[in-house]
Amino acid sequence: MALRAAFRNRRGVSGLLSQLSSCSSHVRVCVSPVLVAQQRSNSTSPKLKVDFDQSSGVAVMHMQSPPVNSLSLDFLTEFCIGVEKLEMDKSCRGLIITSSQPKVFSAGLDIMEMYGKSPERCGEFWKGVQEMWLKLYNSNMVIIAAINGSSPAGGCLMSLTCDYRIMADNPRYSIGLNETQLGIVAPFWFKDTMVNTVGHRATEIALELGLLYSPSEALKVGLVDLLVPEDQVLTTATQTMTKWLAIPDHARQITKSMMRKPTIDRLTSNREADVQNFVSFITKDSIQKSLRMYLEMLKKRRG
Ligand code: CO8
Repeated sequence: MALRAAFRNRRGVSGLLSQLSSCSSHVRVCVSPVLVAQQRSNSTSPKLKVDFDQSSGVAVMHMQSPPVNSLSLDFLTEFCIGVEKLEMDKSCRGLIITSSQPKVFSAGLDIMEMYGKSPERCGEFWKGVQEMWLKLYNSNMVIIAAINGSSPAGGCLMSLTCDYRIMADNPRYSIGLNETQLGIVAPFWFKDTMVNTVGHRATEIALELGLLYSPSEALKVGLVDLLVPEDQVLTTATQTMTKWLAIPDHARQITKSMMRKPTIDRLTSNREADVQNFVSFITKDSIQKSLRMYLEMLKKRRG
Protein backbone atom coordinates (compact mmCIF):
# COMPACT_ATOMS: atom_id res chain seq x y z
CA MET A 1 0.00 0.00 0.00
CA ALA A 2 2.78 2.39 0.87
CA LEU A 3 4.43 1.86 -2.49
CA ARG A 4 1.10 2.52 -4.14
CA ALA A 5 0.81 5.75 -2.17
CA ALA A 6 4.29 6.66 -3.35
CA PHE A 7 3.26 5.96 -6.94
CA ARG A 8 0.20 8.16 -6.50
CA ASN A 9 2.17 11.05 -5.05
CA ARG A 10 4.91 10.93 -7.64
CA ARG A 11 3.09 10.16 -10.84
CA GLY A 12 -0.56 10.94 -10.29
CA VAL A 13 -1.61 7.51 -11.46
CA SER A 14 -4.26 6.61 -8.94
CA GLY A 15 -6.49 5.28 -11.72
CA LEU A 16 -3.72 3.05 -12.96
CA LEU A 17 -3.03 1.79 -9.47
CA SER A 18 -6.57 0.81 -8.74
CA GLN A 19 -6.37 -1.29 -11.90
CA LEU A 20 -3.04 -2.73 -10.86
CA SER A 21 -4.37 -3.76 -7.49
CA SER A 22 -7.31 -5.56 -9.05
CA CYS A 23 -5.21 -7.43 -11.63
CA SER A 24 -2.77 -10.19 -10.83
CA SER A 25 0.14 -10.39 -13.24
CA HIS A 26 -1.43 -13.56 -14.57
CA VAL A 27 -4.64 -11.83 -15.61
CA ARG A 28 -4.14 -9.53 -18.55
CA VAL A 29 -7.70 -9.20 -19.73
CA CYS A 30 -8.66 -6.42 -17.35
CA VAL A 31 -6.71 -3.70 -19.18
CA SER A 32 -8.77 -0.78 -20.33
CA PRO A 33 -8.48 0.28 -24.00
CA VAL A 34 -7.30 3.72 -22.91
CA LEU A 35 -4.45 2.23 -20.93
CA VAL A 36 -3.37 -0.01 -23.79
CA ALA A 37 -3.31 2.95 -26.14
CA GLN A 38 -1.00 4.80 -23.75
CA GLN A 39 1.31 1.83 -23.38
CA ARG A 40 1.96 1.44 -27.05
CA SER A 41 4.00 4.57 -27.44
CA ASN A 42 7.62 4.48 -26.45
CA SER A 43 8.17 6.19 -23.16
CA THR A 44 10.96 7.90 -21.31
CA SER A 45 10.88 8.70 -17.63
CA PRO A 46 13.86 10.27 -15.90
CA LYS A 47 15.33 6.95 -14.76
CA LEU A 48 14.08 4.58 -17.45
CA LYS A 49 13.77 4.53 -21.22
CA VAL A 50 11.40 1.97 -22.67
CA ASP A 51 11.41 1.14 -26.37
CA PHE A 52 8.50 -1.08 -27.32
CA ASP A 53 8.53 -2.64 -30.79
CA GLN A 54 4.95 -3.65 -31.45
CA SER A 55 5.80 -5.74 -34.49
CA SER A 56 7.98 -8.11 -32.47
CA GLY A 57 6.10 -7.68 -29.17
CA VAL A 58 9.41 -6.98 -27.41
CA ALA A 59 10.19 -4.05 -25.13
CA VAL A 60 13.69 -2.96 -24.19
CA MET A 61 13.99 -1.20 -20.87
CA HIS A 62 17.16 0.88 -20.48
CA MET A 63 18.01 1.80 -16.90
CA GLN A 64 19.43 5.31 -16.93
CA SER A 65 19.85 6.45 -13.37
CA PRO A 66 23.37 7.90 -13.00
CA PRO A 67 25.89 7.20 -11.80
CA VAL A 68 25.32 3.47 -11.18
CA ASN A 69 21.58 2.62 -11.52
CA SER A 70 21.31 2.09 -7.78
CA LEU A 71 17.85 1.00 -6.72
CA SER A 72 16.44 3.91 -4.73
CA LEU A 73 12.75 4.10 -3.81
CA ASP A 74 12.20 6.59 -6.65
CA PHE A 75 13.88 4.26 -9.11
CA LEU A 76 11.95 1.22 -7.87
CA THR A 77 8.68 3.12 -8.12
CA GLU A 78 9.28 4.05 -11.75
CA PHE A 79 10.60 0.62 -12.55
CA CYS A 80 7.56 -1.18 -11.10
CA ILE A 81 5.15 1.11 -12.95
CA GLY A 82 7.07 0.53 -16.18
CA VAL A 83 7.03 -3.25 -15.83
CA GLU A 84 3.37 -3.33 -14.82
CA LYS A 85 2.36 -1.25 -17.84
CA LEU A 86 4.10 -3.69 -20.17
CA GLU A 87 2.69 -6.66 -18.28
CA MET A 88 -0.84 -5.42 -18.80
CA ASP A 89 -0.36 -4.87 -22.52
CA LYS A 90 -1.32 -8.12 -24.20
CA SER A 91 0.80 -7.27 -27.23
CA CYS A 92 3.99 -7.14 -25.15
CA ARG A 93 5.36 -10.68 -24.82
CA GLY A 94 9.02 -10.09 -24.08
CA LEU A 95 11.12 -7.66 -22.07
CA ILE A 96 14.87 -7.06 -22.25
CA ILE A 97 16.40 -5.20 -19.33
CA THR A 98 19.69 -3.41 -19.86
CA SER A 99 21.66 -0.37 -18.71
CA SER A 100 22.45 2.94 -20.35
CA GLN A 101 25.19 3.62 -17.80
CA PRO A 102 28.75 2.80 -18.79
CA LYS A 103 30.32 -0.20 -17.01
CA VAL A 104 27.42 -0.82 -14.63
CA PHE A 105 24.20 -2.82 -15.06
CA SER A 106 23.00 -1.94 -11.56
CA ALA A 107 24.93 -1.32 -8.32
CA GLY A 108 22.09 -2.95 -6.39
CA LEU A 109 20.06 -1.39 -3.64
CA ASP A 110 20.82 2.24 -3.01
CA ILE A 111 22.87 2.08 0.16
CA MET A 112 21.82 5.60 1.07
CA GLU A 113 18.24 4.31 1.39
CA MET A 114 19.43 2.01 4.18
CA TYR A 115 21.78 4.37 5.98
CA GLY A 116 20.60 6.89 8.57
CA LYS A 117 16.94 6.58 7.58
CA SER A 118 13.90 6.34 9.84
CA PRO A 119 12.28 2.92 10.40
CA GLU A 120 9.21 4.15 8.45
CA ARG A 121 11.27 5.14 5.45
CA CYS A 122 13.22 1.85 5.57
CA GLY A 123 9.89 0.00 5.57
CA GLU A 124 8.67 1.93 2.52
CA PHE A 125 11.90 1.22 0.74
CA TRP A 126 11.78 -2.49 1.50
CA LYS A 127 8.21 -2.79 0.17
CA GLY A 128 9.53 -1.28 -3.06
CA VAL A 129 12.28 -3.91 -3.23
CA GLN A 130 9.76 -6.71 -2.63
CA GLU A 131 7.48 -5.25 -5.29
CA MET A 132 10.26 -5.18 -7.89
CA TRP A 133 11.12 -8.82 -7.22
CA LEU A 134 7.49 -9.95 -7.33
CA LYS A 135 6.77 -8.10 -10.56
CA LEU A 136 9.79 -9.58 -12.31
CA TYR A 137 9.85 -13.09 -10.87
CA ASN A 138 6.10 -13.54 -11.35
CA SER A 139 5.95 -12.01 -14.83
CA ASN A 140 4.14 -13.65 -17.71
CA MET A 141 6.56 -12.01 -20.15
CA VAL A 142 9.81 -13.60 -21.21
CA ILE A 143 12.41 -11.44 -19.49
CA ILE A 144 16.04 -11.41 -20.59
CA ALA A 145 18.78 -9.58 -18.71
CA ALA A 146 21.30 -7.96 -21.06
CA ILE A 147 23.99 -7.43 -18.43
CA ASN A 148 26.36 -4.89 -19.91
CA GLY A 149 28.27 -4.04 -16.75
CA SER A 150 28.80 -4.94 -13.10
CA SER A 151 25.81 -6.24 -11.23
CA PRO A 152 26.36 -6.68 -7.50
CA ALA A 153 23.75 -7.57 -4.84
CA GLY A 154 20.32 -6.17 -5.78
CA GLY A 155 21.54 -5.84 -9.39
CA CYS A 156 22.34 -9.54 -9.37
CA LEU A 157 18.93 -10.25 -7.82
CA MET A 158 17.25 -8.32 -10.63
CA SER A 159 19.17 -10.41 -13.17
CA LEU A 160 18.29 -13.64 -11.36
CA THR A 161 14.56 -12.93 -11.70
CA CYS A 162 14.89 -13.01 -15.49
CA ASP A 163 14.34 -16.09 -17.64
CA TYR A 164 17.78 -15.80 -19.28
CA ARG A 165 20.96 -13.86 -18.57
CA ILE A 166 23.43 -12.66 -21.19
CA MET A 167 26.53 -10.89 -19.87
CA ALA A 168 29.29 -8.85 -21.49
CA ASP A 169 32.50 -10.86 -21.55
CA ASN A 170 34.60 -8.22 -19.85
CA PRO A 171 36.78 -9.40 -16.92
CA ARG A 172 36.45 -5.99 -15.25
CA TYR A 173 32.77 -6.67 -14.58
CA SER A 174 31.42 -8.72 -11.71
CA ILE A 175 28.13 -10.17 -10.55
CA GLY A 176 26.96 -11.83 -7.34
CA LEU A 177 25.14 -11.48 -4.05
CA ASN A 178 27.89 -9.80 -2.02
CA GLU A 179 25.74 -8.74 0.95
CA THR A 180 27.94 -10.33 3.63
CA GLN A 181 30.81 -8.12 2.46
CA LEU A 182 28.71 -5.15 3.60
CA GLY A 183 28.01 -6.87 6.94
CA ILE A 184 24.38 -7.50 5.94
CA VAL A 185 22.50 -10.67 5.12
CA ALA A 186 20.72 -11.55 1.89
CA PRO A 187 17.06 -12.20 2.80
CA PHE A 188 15.53 -15.65 2.29
CA TRP A 189 13.95 -14.74 -1.04
CA PHE A 190 17.26 -13.45 -2.46
CA LYS A 191 18.75 -16.78 -1.34
CA ASP A 192 15.84 -18.80 -2.78
CA THR A 193 16.17 -17.08 -6.17
CA MET A 194 19.87 -17.89 -6.25
CA VAL A 195 19.29 -21.51 -5.17
CA ASN A 196 16.72 -21.89 -7.95
CA THR A 197 19.38 -20.74 -10.42
CA VAL A 198 22.68 -22.32 -9.33
CA GLY A 199 21.71 -24.90 -6.69
CA HIS A 200 22.13 -25.15 -2.94
CA ARG A 201 25.86 -25.75 -2.53
CA ALA A 202 27.00 -23.04 -4.93
CA THR A 203 24.61 -20.61 -3.24
CA GLU A 204 25.86 -21.52 0.23
CA ILE A 205 29.46 -20.77 -0.72
CA ALA A 206 28.55 -17.64 -2.69
CA LEU A 207 26.37 -16.13 0.03
CA GLU A 208 28.62 -16.91 2.99
CA LEU A 209 31.63 -15.39 1.24
CA GLY A 210 29.67 -12.62 -0.49
CA LEU A 211 31.27 -13.70 -3.77
CA LEU A 212 31.40 -11.42 -6.76
CA TYR A 213 32.09 -13.54 -9.84
CA SER A 214 33.87 -12.50 -13.01
CA PRO A 215 31.77 -13.18 -16.13
CA SER A 216 33.63 -16.43 -16.89
CA GLU A 217 33.22 -17.65 -13.28
CA ALA A 218 29.55 -16.65 -13.36
CA LEU A 219 29.06 -18.67 -16.54
CA LYS A 220 30.80 -21.68 -15.01
CA VAL A 221 28.59 -21.68 -11.91
CA GLY A 222 25.42 -21.06 -13.97
CA LEU A 223 24.75 -17.58 -12.64
CA VAL A 224 24.63 -16.31 -16.22
CA ASP A 225 23.69 -18.33 -19.30
CA LEU A 226 25.80 -16.78 -22.03
CA LEU A 227 28.81 -14.47 -22.46
CA VAL A 228 29.23 -12.35 -25.56
CA PRO A 229 31.47 -9.43 -26.56
CA GLU A 230 30.27 -6.24 -24.97
CA ASP A 231 28.98 -4.69 -28.20
CA GLN A 232 26.84 -7.74 -28.91
CA VAL A 233 24.93 -8.01 -25.63
CA LEU A 234 21.76 -6.32 -26.82
CA THR A 235 21.66 -7.86 -30.30
CA THR A 236 22.21 -11.32 -28.81
CA ALA A 237 19.42 -10.69 -26.30
CA THR A 238 17.11 -9.74 -29.16
CA GLN A 239 18.00 -12.89 -31.13
CA THR A 240 17.59 -15.06 -28.03
CA MET A 241 14.19 -13.50 -27.37
CA THR A 242 12.97 -14.64 -30.80
CA LYS A 243 13.76 -18.23 -29.83
CA TRP A 244 11.89 -17.95 -26.53
CA LEU A 245 8.88 -16.31 -28.16
CA ALA A 246 8.57 -19.20 -30.62
CA ILE A 247 7.18 -21.29 -27.73
CA PRO A 248 3.40 -20.91 -27.24
CA ASP A 249 2.86 -18.37 -24.45
CA HIS A 250 0.37 -20.37 -22.39
CA ALA A 251 2.58 -23.48 -22.21
CA ARG A 252 5.67 -21.47 -21.31
CA GLN A 253 3.85 -19.32 -18.77
CA ILE A 254 2.30 -22.28 -16.95
CA THR A 255 5.68 -23.99 -16.86
CA LYS A 256 7.36 -20.86 -15.51
CA SER A 257 4.71 -20.47 -12.86
CA MET A 258 5.03 -24.14 -11.84
CA MET A 259 8.78 -23.64 -11.34
CA ARG A 260 8.54 -20.35 -9.45
CA LYS A 261 5.27 -20.40 -7.51
CA PRO A 262 6.53 -22.05 -4.29
CA THR A 263 9.27 -19.40 -4.01
CA ILE A 264 6.86 -16.56 -4.74
CA ASP A 265 4.32 -17.91 -2.24
CA ARG A 266 6.94 -17.93 0.50
CA LEU A 267 7.36 -14.19 0.22
CA THR A 268 3.73 -13.26 -0.46
CA SER A 269 2.60 -15.12 2.64
CA ASN A 270 5.29 -13.41 4.76
CA ARG A 271 5.56 -9.95 3.28
CA GLU A 272 4.79 -7.89 6.36
CA ALA A 273 7.02 -10.00 8.62
CA ASP A 274 9.80 -9.66 6.05
CA VAL A 275 9.43 -5.87 6.13
CA GLN A 276 9.58 -5.88 9.93
CA ASN A 277 12.67 -8.12 9.88
CA PHE A 278 14.41 -5.84 7.44
CA VAL A 279 13.58 -2.70 9.41
CA SER A 280 14.71 -4.07 12.75
CA PHE A 281 17.90 -5.49 11.22
CA ILE A 282 18.95 -2.51 9.14
CA THR A 283 18.34 0.07 11.87
CA LYS A 284 20.56 -1.73 14.41
CA ASP A 285 23.57 0.38 15.44
CA SER A 286 26.03 -2.38 14.51
CA ILE A 287 24.55 -2.72 11.01
CA GLN A 288 24.53 1.03 10.49
CA LYS A 289 28.20 1.05 11.48
CA SER A 290 28.99 -1.67 8.91
CA LEU A 291 27.20 0.30 6.21
CA ARG A 292 29.10 3.46 7.11
CA MET A 293 32.40 1.62 6.87
CA TYR A 294 31.40 0.16 3.50
CA LEU A 295 30.44 3.59 2.19
CA GLU A 296 33.79 4.97 3.36
CA MET A 297 35.55 2.08 1.63
CA LEU A 298 33.70 2.87 -1.62
CA LYS A 299 34.76 6.51 -1.37
CA LYS A 300 38.41 5.62 -0.57
CA ARG A 301 38.53 3.16 -3.46
CA ARG A 302 37.48 5.95 -5.72
CA GLY A 303 40.04 8.37 -4.31
N1 CO8 B 1 24.19 2.72 -3.49
C1 CO8 B 1 24.43 4.04 -3.43
N2 CO8 B 1 25.50 4.63 -4.00
C2 CO8 B 1 26.35 3.84 -4.68
C3 CO8 B 1 26.16 2.46 -4.78
C4 CO8 B 1 25.02 1.89 -4.14
N3 CO8 B 1 24.74 0.57 -4.19
N4 CO8 B 1 27.18 1.94 -5.50
C5 CO8 B 1 27.97 2.98 -5.84
N5 CO8 B 1 27.48 4.12 -5.35
C6 CO8 B 1 28.01 5.47 -5.53
C7 CO8 B 1 29.48 5.56 -5.04
O1 CO8 B 1 29.55 5.79 -3.64
C8 CO8 B 1 29.98 6.74 -5.85
O2 CO8 B 1 29.46 7.92 -5.23
P1 CO8 B 1 30.33 9.30 -5.27
O3 CO8 B 1 30.39 9.68 -6.73
O4 CO8 B 1 29.50 10.24 -4.44
O5 CO8 B 1 31.68 8.99 -4.67
C9 CO8 B 1 29.23 6.59 -7.18
O6 CO8 B 1 28.11 5.76 -6.91
C10 CO8 B 1 30.07 5.92 -8.25
O7 CO8 B 1 30.60 4.72 -7.72
P2 CO8 B 1 32.04 4.15 -8.14
O8 CO8 B 1 33.02 5.27 -8.29
O9 CO8 B 1 32.38 3.05 -7.21
O10 CO8 B 1 31.68 3.59 -9.62
P3 CO8 B 1 32.46 2.49 -10.45
O11 CO8 B 1 31.93 2.59 -11.85
O12 CO8 B 1 33.93 2.56 -10.24
O13 CO8 B 1 31.97 1.08 -9.82
C11 CO8 B 1 30.33 -0.42 -8.91
C12 CO8 B 1 30.65 0.69 -9.94
C13 CO8 B 1 31.11 -1.68 -9.29
C14 CO8 B 1 28.84 -0.70 -8.98
C15 CO8 B 1 30.77 0.06 -7.51
O14 CO8 B 1 30.23 1.36 -7.30
C16 CO8 B 1 30.32 -0.82 -6.38
O15 CO8 B 1 30.89 -1.88 -6.17
N6 CO8 B 1 29.28 -0.36 -5.64
C17 CO8 B 1 28.78 -1.08 -4.49
C18 CO8 B 1 27.83 -2.11 -4.90
C19 CO8 B 1 27.27 -2.85 -3.73
O16 CO8 B 1 27.98 -3.40 -2.92
N7 CO8 B 1 25.95 -2.87 -3.64
C20 CO8 B 1 25.29 -3.55 -2.57
C21 CO8 B 1 24.03 -2.84 -2.19
S1 CO8 B 1 23.13 -3.79 -0.99
C22 CO8 B 1 22.00 -4.69 -1.90
O17 CO8 B 1 21.79 -4.49 -3.07
C23 CO8 B 1 21.19 -5.78 -1.23
C24 CO8 B 1 20.92 -5.48 0.18
C25 CO8 B 1 20.03 -6.49 0.85
C26 CO8 B 1 19.66 -5.99 2.23
C27 CO8 B 1 19.41 -7.06 3.17
C28 CO8 B 1 19.38 -6.55 4.62
C29 CO8 B 1 18.58 -7.44 5.50
